[in-house]
Amino acid sequence: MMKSFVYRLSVVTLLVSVSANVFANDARMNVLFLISDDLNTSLGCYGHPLVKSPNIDRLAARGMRFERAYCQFPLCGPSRNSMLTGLYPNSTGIHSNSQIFRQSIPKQHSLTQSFRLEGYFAARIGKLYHYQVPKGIGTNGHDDPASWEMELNPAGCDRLIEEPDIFTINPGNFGGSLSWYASPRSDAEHTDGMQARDAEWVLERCAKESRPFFLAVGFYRPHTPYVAPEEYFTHYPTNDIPLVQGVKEDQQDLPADALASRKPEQARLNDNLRREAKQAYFASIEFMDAQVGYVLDALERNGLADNTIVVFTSDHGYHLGEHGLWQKQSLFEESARVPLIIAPPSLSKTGSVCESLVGLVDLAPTLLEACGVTAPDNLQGQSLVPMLKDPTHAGRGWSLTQVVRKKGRAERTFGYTLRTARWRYTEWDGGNRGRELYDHDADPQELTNLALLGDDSDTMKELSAQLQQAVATTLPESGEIPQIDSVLWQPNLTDP
Ligand SMILES: [Ca+2]
Repeated sequence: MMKSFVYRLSVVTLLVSVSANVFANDARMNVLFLISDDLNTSLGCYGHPLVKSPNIDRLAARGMRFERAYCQFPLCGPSRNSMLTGLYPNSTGIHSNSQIFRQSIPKQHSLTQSFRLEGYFAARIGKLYHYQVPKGIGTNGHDDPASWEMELNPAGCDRLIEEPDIFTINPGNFGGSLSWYASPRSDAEHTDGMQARDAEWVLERCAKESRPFFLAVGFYRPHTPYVAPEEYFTHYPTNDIPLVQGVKEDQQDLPADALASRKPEQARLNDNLRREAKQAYFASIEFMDAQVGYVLDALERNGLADNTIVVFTSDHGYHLGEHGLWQKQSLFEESARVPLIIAPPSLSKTGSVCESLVGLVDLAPTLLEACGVTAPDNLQGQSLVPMLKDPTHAGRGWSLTQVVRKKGRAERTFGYTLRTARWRYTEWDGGNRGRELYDHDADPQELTNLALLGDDSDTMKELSAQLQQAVATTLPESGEIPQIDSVLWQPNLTDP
């Protein structure tokens, strides 16, 4: 009895001491977490010359845009497990798709589980953890039930009607391969359009409740197949779309692992198909942006914007021909970099840009601190609250991204890349399978591999030591990457 009383008292004290959240007057700030799938920084607010993204741009105009944000692993499953636990992939044990951290670290509290345990209503619409796209659309995918109180999984015309009409460069496959379709159907009939309308419905309900909420909406576009209403395609005439030049020369100084994400069917691409692929990718972004706008409008219309922190991001970047690569799973800038916008209800300076090095692993500690929710004590990222208060705050100073090369647990190797304000430094299998060094001050496209030239040897030594130190921080306290248990796992909400 006494013990229980003391426990309750300490919880109350804790709530009182941390509940004054950072950016809103109300005690419990809501979270609206919007994530797009396979979206690079092809957005107006990131300076893209063609793509129209007026809704994401207006979110950036009232929040903070992070110029140098990176994923921890440029593949859906590992990136999302890392982001939603606040642990690096070496601590979740998740280095491939179709797995969930309950198979490796079952008692870890996920980001939204921490919110739930303090009374938040947490809802998921669409893809937050890994899904096979498009076949998993309309299901729970490889989800974590303990992370949510409610899940909605609509399936639209892109999944139920149009799959036979989709063009693909790899017949029979349009989830992993470049594939696209200009749909004659309206926004509201597509999966992402249905999700935006479901989000509106959830927000209407939340506006009538006193409980704070964490609403996560995971849009599927611009992941392949690039299916969007045809009107969006007309905004990107193929004649206006430039292609990457000089690929052969660029590839001369690269280790084989740097280019190993290339898929065999991409040899079938010609310049016309490359332009069509980029047109469809851009059209899918603009369509997804319109759905983001639909949700932001619903947030405002329901009077929730003044007490809700909004996040917009993507699970990793995406290649559109740079270095001869398409899609993801490389360690170049285009694959590792993500858009990241955080818009608290109040900021001292709206529309500001933060150039500090940040990662998706930083989102969990950021949102937990911003909302005054108790964080698990083993989180590995840094809170971005100091940057939100002062965009010149330097923070950790680097971001680390990792990828697997040889498959199979026994012989697998890792590539790691460290991004600092000036450099990108990459080691494949500890350097045994090659190194890369790029000077972003002189070479933002990463065309000249200074490691191969033997240049900047002091810089190489310093960066190699810094990379080793960074990698050490990605491991759990045991120092060992957790093993994956292939048996079924149980949801865990209440047994810490
Ligand atoms: Ca993805």
